[in-house]
Amino acid sequence: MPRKILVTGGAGFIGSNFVHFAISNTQDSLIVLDSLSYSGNENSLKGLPPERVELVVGNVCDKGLVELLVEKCDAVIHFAAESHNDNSLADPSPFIYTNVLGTYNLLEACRKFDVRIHHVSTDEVYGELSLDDQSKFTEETPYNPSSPYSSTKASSDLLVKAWVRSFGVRATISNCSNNYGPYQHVEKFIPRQITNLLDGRRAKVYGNGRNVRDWIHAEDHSSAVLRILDYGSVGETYLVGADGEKNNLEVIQIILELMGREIDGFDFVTDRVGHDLRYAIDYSKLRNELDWRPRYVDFRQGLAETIDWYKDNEEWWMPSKKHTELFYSSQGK
Ligand code: NAD
Ligand code: TDX
Repeated sequence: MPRKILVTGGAGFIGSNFVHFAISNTQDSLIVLDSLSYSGNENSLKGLPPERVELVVGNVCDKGLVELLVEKCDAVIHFAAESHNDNSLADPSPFIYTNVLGTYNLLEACRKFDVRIHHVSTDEVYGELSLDDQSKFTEETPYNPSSPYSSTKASSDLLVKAWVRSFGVRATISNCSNNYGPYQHVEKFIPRQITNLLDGRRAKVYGNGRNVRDWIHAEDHSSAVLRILDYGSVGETYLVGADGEKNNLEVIQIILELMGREIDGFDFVTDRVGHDLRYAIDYSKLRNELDWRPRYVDFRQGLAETIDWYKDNEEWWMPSKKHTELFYSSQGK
């Protein structure tokens, strides 16, 4: 039976990738609730069938609107968030509102109308791993967030867990590693470097470039979220990753090479305060219990496709570029 699913933050990077994926791979209809903040873009939903995708411009902190939408849906997938660490260091307040209060609102509406919810979270809630061991995050790793961003995501996860236990809300959580792919805002590491090079600037690496991130394509994150919504056990958390560990210098070198630039076409810039050293995901629970596998196992190939997307979609990213770089240069980055 086709469902009606409320997708919060569906005009953002991962949310819009999810909407495209769900339209191609299910019969479901989607209501996207998105405030179209600086990181939301209506154009990311262009070309989708209007009879299956409705965009409602509104805020997850708006209790009345959230109740109205949740009541008419079979499930909620909650992507909406303030998502950028550097912004959270400059001004934490919107992170508290959207990430904590917004999640609370959705949980209360799901409790009131007994609607299933999947909460999309991040591996950053676990803090950092050291550079010189092989350990990875698992579902049992204690929470230890570092930044205002990750601490508000951790708070939202804890609300979800409490609403499951105290009120019987039918919720699952996923904590995913760093995503890349089309429709990602130019403030984030990979699109920033690609668009810097396309825009006549140099790539910019924080600190010494040794920090490690565990990369996954946004389409793989989407397939994992759908798998958890369909087959996950209520109350459970699933880690999502794709064995994509690379340090930032390695990623820059691949981008420079794929774009035909000199290997030294980047600058080291001021490091991020409290910069987490390493993230790495053990996704064996998702693999073994829900039989999920990533499709993008060749990072270089996924990156080449992503570079092509930014080359072909300058009108999508150019309007945000100047403002983003002004913010970074004001920070010495
Ligand atoms: P994004 O910033 O690209 O998108 C966020 C979307 O939420 C935007 O469309 C924005 O307009 C919308 N939004 C923000 N505040 C809102 C509000 N108050 N009401 C309604 N809509 C609002 O972020 P993203 O990278 O797509 O991240 C999506 C989710 O995935 C977040 O919950 C994030 O924590 C999580 N996540 C991201 C990554 C990553 O690598 N980007 C990794 C793991 C988890
Ligand atoms: O210009 C840059 N140069 C640079 O070296 C930028 C923007 C970042 N970096 C570094 C910082 C990190 O080590 O690259 C790495 C990735 O940075 P971001 O893209 O800002 O991602 P990160 O802080 O790791 O968080 C991301 O992954 C987890 C998402 O933004 C979060 O929403 C998600 O939860």
